[in-house]
Amino acid sequence: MQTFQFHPYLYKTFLFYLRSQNSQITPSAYYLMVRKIIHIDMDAFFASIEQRDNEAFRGKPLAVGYAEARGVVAAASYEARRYGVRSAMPSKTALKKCPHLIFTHGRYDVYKSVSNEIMEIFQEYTDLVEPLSLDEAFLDVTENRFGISSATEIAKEIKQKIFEKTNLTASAGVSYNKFLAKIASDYRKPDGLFIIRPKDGEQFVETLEIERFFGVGKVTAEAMHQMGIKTGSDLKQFSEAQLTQAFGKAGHTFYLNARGIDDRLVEPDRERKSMGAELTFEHDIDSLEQLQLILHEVAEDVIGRIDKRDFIGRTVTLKIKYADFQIITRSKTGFVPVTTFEQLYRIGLELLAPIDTSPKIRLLGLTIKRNDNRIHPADAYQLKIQFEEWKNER
Ligand code: DCP
Ligand code: MG
Repeated sequence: MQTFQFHPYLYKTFLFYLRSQNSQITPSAYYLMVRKIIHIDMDAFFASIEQRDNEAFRGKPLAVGYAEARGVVAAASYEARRYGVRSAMPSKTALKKCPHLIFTHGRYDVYKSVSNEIMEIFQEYTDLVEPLSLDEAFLDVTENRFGISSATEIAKEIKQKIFEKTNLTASAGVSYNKFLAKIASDYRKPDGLFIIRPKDGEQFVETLEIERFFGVGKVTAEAMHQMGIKTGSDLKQFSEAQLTQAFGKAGHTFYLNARGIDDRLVEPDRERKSMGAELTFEHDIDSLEQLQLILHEVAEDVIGRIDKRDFIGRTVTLKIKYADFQIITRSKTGFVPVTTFEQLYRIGLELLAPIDTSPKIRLLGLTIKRNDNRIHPADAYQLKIQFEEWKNER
């Protein structure tokens, strides 16, 4: 198929132009501007690495995390998933579902280095690589370094290269936008490859459960069910005005996505402003002790993600989402960059200590933010405290 190849920025401008002209971007117009997007996601990432590196774990139900009563599962092998064990599940629940489940502690430095290996493979094809986490990324291969016209061919090559280099399998989704490429990569997991072609996109979305849509979490899904929306085809019955009234800005996205349209660009983040990780719990938690254990895991994850050579941040932010979805954040800025687990965990504990946990908490996140050299006035107070503490210590 002959396609027009727009530079992504030209293409975005063109979409803005269409919008400003109040023009409906029809699926057929979109078809003419088609891009080739691949989404790659490693299979049972942490767990597969542990099975690769330890023969005793192979073919067995395995969880990465702490088995202790208050621990949670970070990742589960496919064997463990057969018993219903999932990421973010309390270890206690996981052991009830699968009594012979093996637990092993996370090795985040290893996960980070495997992540670097796969990201390097992506970069062989294009600069337009947008990592979403350690184990997944979007690639825009419309134009690529090898001039390969088939995105499916590229996806196959990438899967092969990942396997040769890391001995691990990945699943790939190929489509004409991010929304569908991500759904496609999940469709034939593990070791999957699934393609959603432009001519099939709109119909594919009709059969999709609403929970699979981008931006639809538990709460939105519940609101949609109330409106009688269970699938993409139900969603399509609503006008853009109705959807924006019910869901605000997201309503516009839902309207387009229901028609197989997603105009988000693949955006490589050349200069990361922050690096973080968060965990939503299966059950809401009010025990400080349990939150501290989760903080431990999240801090390890964040440190695993930062590449110490090119990420220097001094501000640590703790994010807490309460059971009623109210979000609070607490930050602290120090004099020195936070680069070690010990630093991050200590600051995290300090930020967590005064938090009221009684309304029960459903999510905990930690972020390290890159700082300008100037110090924001809001941070000055924290700095002063740290300085005083430091003086006292001397
Ligand atoms: N992870 C985590 N806590 C979560 C979810 C994920 O620590 N709540 C970590 C462990 C996973 C890795 O991130 O191995 C990648 O997350 P994915 O959602 O891609 O899950 P997996 O790669 O484990 O499995 P899948 O094969 O479904 O992609
Ligand atoms: Mg994965």
